[in-house]
Amino acid sequence: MADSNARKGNGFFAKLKERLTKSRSWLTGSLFGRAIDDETLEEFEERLLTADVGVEVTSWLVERLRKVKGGSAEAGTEALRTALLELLRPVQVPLEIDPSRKPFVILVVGVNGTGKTTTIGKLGHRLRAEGRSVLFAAGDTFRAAAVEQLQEWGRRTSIGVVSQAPGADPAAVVHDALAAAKARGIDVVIADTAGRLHTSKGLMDELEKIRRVVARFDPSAPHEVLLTVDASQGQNALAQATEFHERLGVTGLAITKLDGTAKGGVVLAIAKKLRVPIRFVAVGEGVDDLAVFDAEQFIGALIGERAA
Ligand SMILES: Nc1nc2c(ncn2[C@@H]2O[C@H](COP(=O)(O)OP(=O)(O)OP(=O)(O)O)[C@@H](O)[C@H]2O)c(=O)[nH]1
Ligand SMILES: [Mg+2]
Repeated sequence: MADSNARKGNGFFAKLKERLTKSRSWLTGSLFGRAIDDETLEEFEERLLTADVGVEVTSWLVERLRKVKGGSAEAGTEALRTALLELLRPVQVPLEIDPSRKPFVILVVGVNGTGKTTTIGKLGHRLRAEGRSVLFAAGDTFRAAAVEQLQEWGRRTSIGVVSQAPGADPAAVVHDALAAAKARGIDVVIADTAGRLHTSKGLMDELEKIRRVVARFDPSAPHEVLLTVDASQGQNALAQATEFHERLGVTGLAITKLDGTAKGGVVLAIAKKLRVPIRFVAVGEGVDDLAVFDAEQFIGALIGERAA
């Protein structure tokens, strides 16, 4: 995975930088043109708060910057970079597919519209490009269109899809997929799930049931519970992520829709609060618009310099 990130990563993060900063950084643009003073700190605080960074991370970052008050713009940028690295390095933990777990089971969860199915398509493509065999499980049986959407991704990526009729028991679909994968010697199963509102108790119960059925098949599975978080949903995304994590024990995050209007601030909030590895970031709907999260490059994109 590291190799393919190196291959695709630079172009991807250049694109991310362009999206996050447009012409200049929302975070630091025109701010550090002079020595760090009270006015700079205030403006910095305001920018963070309006970018979904949240109160906690904002005050932490402002305090870090206050320590270099009176210092140069470069000192400010460096203090900011250091603080952001402290926050994001620990969550830069790539997804490793353990080949001794066969099939390696990835359960993808998240609120509807956050990008589960799209991320599954892209991730399947990435894993296949690394030489692994992949099978998709159409565990979102809530809507007929959901199965069709996954099947379309299956066609685009030449990955098989195990599905049943709409309305079928999602846990049964996932179980079928695991059995098929085992029989065929498939390396990785990626299971799609429904994503109606996180406030619906029914959804969490259903996801827990899928989790139990997977664990009955293989006690070490699921090996990854990947939560998709839509960066454009701001602090609401943080609330969703927290609830999914509490109920399901999320082991990795894919932050989607970092293109569009999102400034990426919620990534900082989530890193601070959940401390769950950020596996991937996405900036579009295309098959290659998914990159392994790289803290330094992400920070470069935020600050608007040193990005590839
Ligand atoms: N711009 C942009 N659009 C994205 C990204 N990821 C997903 N989308 C789009 O967001 C919409 C929802 O994505 P889905 O993958 O269907 O989301 P989902 O979580 O499976 O949604 P449900 O099946 O309804 O629960 C689709 O139109 C995707 O093409 C991204 O990184 N950037
Ligand atoms: Mg879906």
